[in-house]
Amino acid sequence: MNLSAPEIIAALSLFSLQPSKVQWQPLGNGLINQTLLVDDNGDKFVLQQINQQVFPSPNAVVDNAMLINQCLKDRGAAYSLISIAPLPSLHGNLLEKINGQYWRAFEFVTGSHSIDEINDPVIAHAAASAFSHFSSALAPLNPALLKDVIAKFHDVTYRLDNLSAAVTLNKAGRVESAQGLLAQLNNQQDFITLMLDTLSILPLRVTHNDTKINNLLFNADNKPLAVIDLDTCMAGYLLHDFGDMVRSCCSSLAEDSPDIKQMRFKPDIYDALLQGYITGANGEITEQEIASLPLGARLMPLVLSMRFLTDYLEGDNYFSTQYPTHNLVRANNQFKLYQLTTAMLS
Ligand code: GN1
Ligand code: MG
Repeated sequence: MNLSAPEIIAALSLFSLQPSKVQWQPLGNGLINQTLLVDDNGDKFVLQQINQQVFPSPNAVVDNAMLINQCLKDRGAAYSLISIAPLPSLHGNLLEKINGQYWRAFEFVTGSHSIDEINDPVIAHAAASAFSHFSSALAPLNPALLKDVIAKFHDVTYRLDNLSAAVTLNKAGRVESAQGLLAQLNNQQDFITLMLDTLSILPLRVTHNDTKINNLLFNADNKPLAVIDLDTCMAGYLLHDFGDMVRSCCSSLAEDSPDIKQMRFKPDIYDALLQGYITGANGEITEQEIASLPLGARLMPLVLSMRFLTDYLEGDNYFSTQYPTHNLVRANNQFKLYQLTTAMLS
């Protein structure tokens, strides 16, 4: 966390909170935005500084979230999860700029927690069902109304081109240390072709695009309560959401574990996720989309491997890191997961 006390205090004041009365602590394991849990005499809020390098148009992020929340609200009882409202500032704004940085606040869901690992197929089924309930509830919202907050976010060709550009520039002088992985990433053309052919026949929908398991809140009985982190909601394909969920649930290791020889793919969790995802869609999923889901499970770790390696080669400007080879470790980890997923599902 790189936030200083004075900037937190300035932001709290704008959201009507008196710094002398509140306490705050970092919240969650996000790699992009800086998020705080604020405790105002027992009333809890979430305060967040948006990473403008990743989201150059914070207004577009907030506008998309408003459209999503309105649509979910309009669904009434047909949407069974909690939709988390943003909190207006003292001036009635959902976004405030302080010293060049953008801030916003959200309600905190009392009694909720997030999880980083799933080993129980019952919880996996419920989690997948919640994520697909979220996108199917958004079916009435025209995806074209959402702004493309991050263009080509999961476009594998674009990610590979970015990686090649980073190799050419070799800005951080790290290319030599990544040669083995680079060769493997550049050797996935057959899969990429299959992927592009598949996407060409699938419908665009409103998707979440960051369905890591820790972007779901659970209650004390581990029943899903709310889908959170709507920053990357935009037009996309269901296979992306299914794939990112599998990526974050089916590896026996965390995405930044260096111990990749030990990595195992969890087939029972995968089966539960697949069944839960189809059930939760309640008919808002075509046969072609169902058939494409396993490809999404292969795509997402491959794309993440490319993105982590690109950031490593560019000098760690995008994902937050704790040590110099952190992004390289993540890239190797995700490539191993791509290989295991491919062996299991193709
Ligand atoms: C980032 O910050 P967080 O954890 O919500 C990233 C995702 C990656 C994820 C990997 C906007 O998400 O795409 O899958 O890290 N978000 C963005 O842990 O790039
Ligand atoms: Mg996120």
